[in-house]
Amino acid sequence: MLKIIFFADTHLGVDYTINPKVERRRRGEDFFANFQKVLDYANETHADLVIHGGDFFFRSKVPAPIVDRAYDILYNFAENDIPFIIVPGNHERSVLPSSILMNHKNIYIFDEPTSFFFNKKNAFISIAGFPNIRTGIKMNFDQIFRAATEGNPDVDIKLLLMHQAIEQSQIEGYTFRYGIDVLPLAKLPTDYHAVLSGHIHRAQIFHYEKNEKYIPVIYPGSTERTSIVEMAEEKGFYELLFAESENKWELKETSFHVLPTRPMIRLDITKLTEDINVLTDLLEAELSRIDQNSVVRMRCEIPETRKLLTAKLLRELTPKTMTLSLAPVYRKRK
Ligand SMILES: [Mn+2]
Repeated sequence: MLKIIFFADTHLGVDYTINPKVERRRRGEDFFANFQKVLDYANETHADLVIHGGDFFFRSKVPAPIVDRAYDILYNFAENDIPFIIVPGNHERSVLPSSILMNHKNIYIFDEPTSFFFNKKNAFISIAGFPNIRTGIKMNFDQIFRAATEGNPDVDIKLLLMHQAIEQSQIEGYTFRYGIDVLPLAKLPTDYHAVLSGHIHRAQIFHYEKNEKYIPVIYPGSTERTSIVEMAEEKGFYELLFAESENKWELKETSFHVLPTRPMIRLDITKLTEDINVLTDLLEAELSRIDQNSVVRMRCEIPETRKLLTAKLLRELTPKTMTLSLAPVYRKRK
């Protein structure tokens, strides 16, 4: 069996403060912890390849200590001789911050449309990929795919890696179908074992049909929740197992591994009050009822009440184990 670990959208650097002035529980460590967990799993179970689908960092300009910490973890992993392949996402502005560490022989970055080749367990594998295309993937895909694969030799296992919204991918309450930034299924190539992509934060697999074959499109989703719309989603990564039978390699098994995440909760404060004591009692009661490790998104649209919800009050009332943020006031369009 040949094993590939596929994950994406680690968004390292979210809620990570280098010199905190205020003592409160942040989420930065959660993101690093899950990144490390995926690599540990790959290492402990002797994966043949590890693939990252992009949005490695949370934005394109990343403070140096975050870059250093992330690359340090990656460098240590790369020392184990398991190739780490990554395609830059939109949060990288399609380029990863440069670092000497990224010159490691086991780290492969798609900084342009190209293919990388690997020989593992007697299988010859090609991974074609290209950095995120911000606008117009629909019109540009054919040319980019040709540039990435032109002249490629025959291989046993063919994978395509990208960081795009593909037709039929879903997020909470929405399915991507049309538009110049959605890649139509009809454009995807024939004769591939799988299409792997980052970008969509919900883990999912769907298939497209080419030449009477059903080819999976695999999104591992993000390794942590980055937004309240992901509150009900499990987070994790995929393990892909390939096996050879009658001289042909096939994707035999795809399993999703759930990563630990703290509960994410939306708390709506709808009571109208101008009395700080009333509000304090209410918040204490609400916060005592929920999981003490929660990541809480508080909303309050009542102007009188909202005025009392100062950063200081919220800091005093939030249990040390929770992470709480106040959603901005929703403004109706005129
Ligand atoms: Mn992302």
